[in-house]
Amino acid sequence: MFGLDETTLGIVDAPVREIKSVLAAVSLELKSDGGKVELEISLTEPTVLAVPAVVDIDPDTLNLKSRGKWITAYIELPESYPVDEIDKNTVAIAAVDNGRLAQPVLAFGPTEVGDHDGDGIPDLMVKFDRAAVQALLQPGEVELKVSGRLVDGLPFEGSDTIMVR
Ligand SMILES: [Ca+2]
Ligand SMILES: [Ca+2]
Repeated sequence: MFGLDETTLGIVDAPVREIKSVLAAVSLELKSDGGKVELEISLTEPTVLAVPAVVDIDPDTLNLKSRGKWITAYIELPESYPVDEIDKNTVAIAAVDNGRLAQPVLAFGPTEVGDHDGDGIPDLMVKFDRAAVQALLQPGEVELKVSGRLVDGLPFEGSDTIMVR
């Protein structure tokens, strides 16, 4: 679902919005047992395809000893999904290094639509409680996944990697 190039995204984009398709996640496993090859196909729980977001978390380097109040995330969505349609009450840090958090850290505090990185694509600024995020982190490179929903219920998610010291 991630790492899609722009061509792929262009195909996925419009239909997803209209159909809000629920996709079945399929896993394929090729087994080889003494010359006999088996293909195992299993259906796992259906998952809704999330809109891929570009997430920039600030700061890029987080010092666990510093006592700032916030961690900030700037969220950009593909062109046909306006960031002001993000339901701000649903935005959360949902995973750390791909480990889903049992209790996601919900955004709170000020939000703002702007263009933080000046690339012409609007981004939504959200804040997270710094102490709550820091409690989840160990020193090193850490990938944080930010997820949420648009007001019509469609999920989005995206990740950024920061350095923790
Ligand atoms: Ca960043
Ligand atoms: Ca931008």
